[in-house]
Amino acid sequence: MTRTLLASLFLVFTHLTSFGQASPINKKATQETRNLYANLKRLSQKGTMFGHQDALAYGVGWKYEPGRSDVKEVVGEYPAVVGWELGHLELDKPMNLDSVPFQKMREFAQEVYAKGGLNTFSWHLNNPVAPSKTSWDAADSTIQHLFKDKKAMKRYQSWLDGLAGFMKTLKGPNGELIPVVFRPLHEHTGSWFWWGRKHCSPEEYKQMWRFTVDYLRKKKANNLLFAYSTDRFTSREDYLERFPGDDYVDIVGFDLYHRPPAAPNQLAQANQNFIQDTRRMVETLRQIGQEKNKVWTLSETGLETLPQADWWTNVLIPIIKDAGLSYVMVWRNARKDHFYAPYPGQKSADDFKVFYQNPRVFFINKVQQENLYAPVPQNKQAAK
Ligand code: BMA
Repeated sequence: MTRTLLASLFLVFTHLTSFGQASPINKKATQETRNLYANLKRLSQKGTMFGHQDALAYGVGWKYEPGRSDVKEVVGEYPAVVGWELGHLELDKPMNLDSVPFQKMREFAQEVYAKGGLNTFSWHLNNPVAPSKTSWDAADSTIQHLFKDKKAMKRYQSWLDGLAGFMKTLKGPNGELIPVVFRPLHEHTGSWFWWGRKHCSPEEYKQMWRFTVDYLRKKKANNLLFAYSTDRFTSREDYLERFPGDDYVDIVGFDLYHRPPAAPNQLAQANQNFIQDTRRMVETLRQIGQEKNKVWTLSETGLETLPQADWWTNVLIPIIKDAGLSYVMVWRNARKDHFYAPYPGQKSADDFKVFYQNPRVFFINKVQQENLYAPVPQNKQAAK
């Protein structure tokens, strides 16, 4: 037998057996976290989960009313994925930068877990070198300074201690840690955050990422899956320019928003461009995800205030259809002029109901049946 034949047989073998089953990068990840990762892989072959930032906390016109969610009020159930934001945890504030109390966030995350859904966390942290500066204060060379400045580094470590501490308070009914996705240092192909492209070199970004992951692993935050998500990118090389390595990333993704032009006569063309561009990125991401045997996601998207009634079926569906995305998440419903999911009576609500009926789009009930946190049944183990 030739070596290539042997090599292909080996590949087929690893695909067909649990040997090839995807595992999280953290070898000490809890059993539930390992189960979650394998199930995300498995489920992404069947369809894509729908997610909404801060879904249970508030919506357009209401705040902290138990059992509510704008998405639920339109289609009858919660989204499958709920996003949470940790900005200001590092400042020891009781609320995040969008005024969500961390105590409530913890309870909501527990509720999502209890219903079988998935929680994901982002972190718009302040600048550890100049802590009164926000994520958005463009501060050049922050990462370079951080690694040279002992005091700043100590501060960053204490911030990570706080973050690991918070993650370890996420517990299920039997005291088990709730597995979650953590998506730090995001949208770094843009330059609006201090960790963005124009403010650090690729090596500095990678150093920052690896330091963060290693530190959290050392602190035994063994319930985290790490998601790497860029903003817009032009090619595979561009996407991977700052990629910290296969041993440092569980989930690959990107964020991209639909921002139509003001001129109405350019709308149709701009829509087509957005669909084509985003789909191209999804395809590149799929290739990268498949090659690396990772899970892939459209980690943030949306059209602010949803002025287009058919956005869900005529823009989002063509972007995500049969692309193997684990989930697609839209951003928060903060107020009448800043929301990304419909609420009852909103212009796109009917179209969202059609989107909801799509058999390959999952909300929380379907995901609950799929038992994300239980071992993958032997006969259903995911091939690559
Ligand atoms: C942005 C906006 C802000 C918010 C931030 C972090 O996109 O929604 O209002 O503070 O995300 O959640």
